[in-house]
Parts: sequence; C-alpha cells; structure tokens
Amino acid sequence: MSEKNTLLFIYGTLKRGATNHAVIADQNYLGEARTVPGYRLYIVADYPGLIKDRNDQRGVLGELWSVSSESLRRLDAFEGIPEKLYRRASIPLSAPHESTEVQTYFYLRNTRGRRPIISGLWPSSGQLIP
Ligand code: PCA
Repeated sequence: MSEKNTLLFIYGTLKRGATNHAVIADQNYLGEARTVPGYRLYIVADYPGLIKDRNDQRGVLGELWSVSSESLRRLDAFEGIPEKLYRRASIPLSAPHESTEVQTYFYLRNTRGRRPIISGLWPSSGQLIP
C-alpha cells in the first residue's frame, strides 16, 4: 500500500484519446513531455515502438504519467513485457524534466522494413484528441 509511484513516459496507444488509454486512465496525468534526441518511433503495427537511434535529432513526443505500482504491473502485462515485446527502462527527458527519473517501454523486436516516424509524434497526423 505504501509502495512508491513510478513516472512513466508514454508515446503510443496509452495516450489520451488513443485506443488503449483505458489501461492507464485511472492514473495521474502530469503533462506532455519529450525525450532527449537519440530515440525514434517506428510504426510496427497499429501501435508504435520506441528504440534508441543515434541519428535522431529531435526526440520522441509523448505524455508523462505517475502510476501506482499496482497499475504498473497491469501495464507491464498489457504491453507484453513477459513476451519480450517491450522492456521497461529509464529514458532521459528534455526540459523541464531533465533531472527526473522516468521510465518508458522500449520496443524489442526488429524494426527492419518498418516506417520510422520522423516527427517523433504518433500518430503521424497528430490527431488524437480533436
Ligand atoms: N503503448 C505504449 C508503448 C507503445 C504503445 O502503443 C505507450 O503508449 O507508450
């Protein structure tokens, strides 16, 4: 009950207005955020995957949430951590969150032949919440 909350950076279907938002909706939204440069999104299915990419110069855009340990366990199962679809690990964010310890879901499968999202924002149209 007294376990600590985790700060989670989300960039895909968990975001507000997106298909899987219900899985995180009861947690605490803190605001929009961006990673430091060096990370890129790929469209891997009807969801995106984030990977490290030294050629990226703008970072990935998403949302910062504070989630309970119970919610985090639910999210890990939902995102396929046991199946090694993603792994959850720390990621550095840009200002004003540069000294904040934040985690995100890194995509673990091959992105060869997948389309990168050069803008850093999924979906590419930017239209989630009208
Ligand atoms: N769900 C997680 C990872 C990718 C996805 O679609 C997220 O929204 O960050």
